Amino acid sequence: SLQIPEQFNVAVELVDKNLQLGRGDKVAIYYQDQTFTYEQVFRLVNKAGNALKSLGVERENRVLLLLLDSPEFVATFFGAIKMGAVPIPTNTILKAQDYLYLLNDSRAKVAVVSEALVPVLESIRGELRYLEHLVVAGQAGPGQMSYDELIQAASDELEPADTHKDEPAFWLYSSGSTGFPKGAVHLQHDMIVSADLYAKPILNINENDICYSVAKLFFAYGLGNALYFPFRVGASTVLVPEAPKPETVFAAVRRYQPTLFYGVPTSYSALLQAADRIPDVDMHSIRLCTSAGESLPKSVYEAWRKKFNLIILDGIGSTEITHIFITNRLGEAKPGSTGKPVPGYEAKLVDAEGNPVPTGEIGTLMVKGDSICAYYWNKHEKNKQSFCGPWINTGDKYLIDEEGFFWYVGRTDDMIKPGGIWVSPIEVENTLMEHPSILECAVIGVRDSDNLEKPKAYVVLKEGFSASTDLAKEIQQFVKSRIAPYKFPRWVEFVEELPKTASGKMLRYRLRQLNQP
Ligand code: 3SK
Repeated sequence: SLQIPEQFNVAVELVDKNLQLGRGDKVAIYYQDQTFTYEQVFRLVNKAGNALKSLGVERENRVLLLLLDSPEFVATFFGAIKMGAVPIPTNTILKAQDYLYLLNDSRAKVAVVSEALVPVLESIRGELRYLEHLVVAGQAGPGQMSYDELIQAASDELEPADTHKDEPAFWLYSSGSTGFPKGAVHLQHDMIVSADLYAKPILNINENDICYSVAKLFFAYGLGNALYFPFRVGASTVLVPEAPKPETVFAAVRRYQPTLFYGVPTSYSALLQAADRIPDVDMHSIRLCTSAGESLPKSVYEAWRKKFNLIILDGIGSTEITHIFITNRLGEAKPGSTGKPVPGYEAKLVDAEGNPVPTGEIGTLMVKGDSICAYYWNKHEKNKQSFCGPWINTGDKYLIDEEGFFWYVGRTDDMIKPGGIWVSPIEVENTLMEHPSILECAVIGVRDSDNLEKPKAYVVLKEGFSASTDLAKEIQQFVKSRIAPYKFPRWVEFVEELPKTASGKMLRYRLRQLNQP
């Protein structure tokens, strides 16, 4: 395992150390028309830590970050960790009721919020039992504090808290398909383990890289991609606060010329769709792409390669495990599979009794590795189910082929069993994706008039195709001709869009809810 000293503050390791290594003048952040060097980021981090102290934040207190991707996010995240507090990057597109839960569950004393996101918090302000200060990055209103004023007044020197390597550093809330989100408590060493096991050896990230992540910083995938991976090696990151529409993404690539591009399957599909109508698409600076969040259909992998001559390394990570722990590698990618475990992590498939399943059979994925969060906050029963000694039960179903490649077959709850045989919605979806008319799709199990569960497909069509009964029949026939016929979707429903998380994960349970009697 990696040698991390007992006394360890990860903000010092990821920010201050770049100055000690002579990278003070190097660009750390590209943001709109500004650049921030590592020296400037170091000062902003110190100021943010001191600003939090001036508000009464103490070691171990939680600070909620509801911030768009920006230098304020970086400064507050590392500033809080440096002074011993615990930042909680939070999904910026939730609803007021979700924030009410997160703020009361975490008991954050301070929330640092981008101006555009303030109204949603103000609507629940009276119900926030523990929040003492609402700090606004942008124009602050009555009863709010100005981030800029606090930063201006704060010293740019800050003595780091003498934290232990196993002390909480940050939390990330993980949303399941049921129940309230779970606060995954991450320790000071987790980001280092993840960067050193995955980003350095698999991505070969180095200080010449410029990283651009379509997934935002509040998402565990984005946080590594665009923050602690580049900072671990003194590389640069591109931060874009806007939503990742194809126009915005292509413009950012053209402008900042990233070398590492991190996307999710939905964004790759959308970019491929839009590429021909957007002028001046220029992807030549990119040397490698990654995908996570959902399994990447082979058809998308191949279309991207054909269009841009770029490889996408598909992998799986989780909020609980900090980042990616199974992935494809350059030169050894098996399109459609998730690849093999990242060295330093172990992965096994077990049956309902916890026994290993034979090669080629479906089992539940268990993972072992040192970046797994310590526990879920206030979720004792869930902790007992999920954390089994050094292993975590991911809730994902996989099979391993003869060559040791892992193939995702769905979440435990997503599997379908028509006629008593398991069907993976992913296999049906990947087959559907080969049909020329289909942009995106999701497959769920729905009960027929005999109360038997059968696959149903929700389909978003590409531009230029229109929904019809004939097209639905053609699609069904297409699936039947390519995979075992019992797997074909008995119903095809055409929709405008599919329900997904902010990070692009398909919410199949929402589609199941639509079909409940
Ligand atoms: O969903 C994933 O595959 C993922 C990857 C990296 C970090 C976090 C997550 C959830």
